[in-house]
Amino acid sequence: MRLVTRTLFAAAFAAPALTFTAPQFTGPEQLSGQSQIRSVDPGDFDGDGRMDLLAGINLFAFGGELLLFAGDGAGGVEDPVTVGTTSAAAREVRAADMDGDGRLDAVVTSTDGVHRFLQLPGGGFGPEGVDYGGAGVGVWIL
Ligand SMILES: [Ca+2]
Ligand SMILES: [Ca+2]
Repeated sequence: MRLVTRTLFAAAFAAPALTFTAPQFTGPEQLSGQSQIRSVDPGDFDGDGRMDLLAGINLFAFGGELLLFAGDGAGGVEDPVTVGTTSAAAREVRAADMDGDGRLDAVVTSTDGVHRFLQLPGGGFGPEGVDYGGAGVGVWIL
């Protein structure tokens, strides 16, 4: 009887078999020859339903730029368009709806602080906005 109880208990609470299938990737394929890119963050920044890439680049003594690579809908991107500038080299870029209007905005870290670019209703971004940091703040967003 005791053996039967153990067997039934073990069968009732046996852990399901776990299987893990590792994802498979192609490539790598170079999407752009743009140099000095410090980070990218994907999102649909122009509202066409296709994934785009937003990138921050380092222009050394000339500051930094925020570049938009419009997605082509097939995994590739168009040539970049400058959609913002920073007073110092752009390091990390993250997309988030900072003002709750439903459009992805950009938060960019640089050697002089953390900057916000709000996405405008017709597309594109407004000028460099709020500086969340201050001089000498070199923040990495993880
Ligand atoms: Ca898009
Ligand atoms: Ca927004």
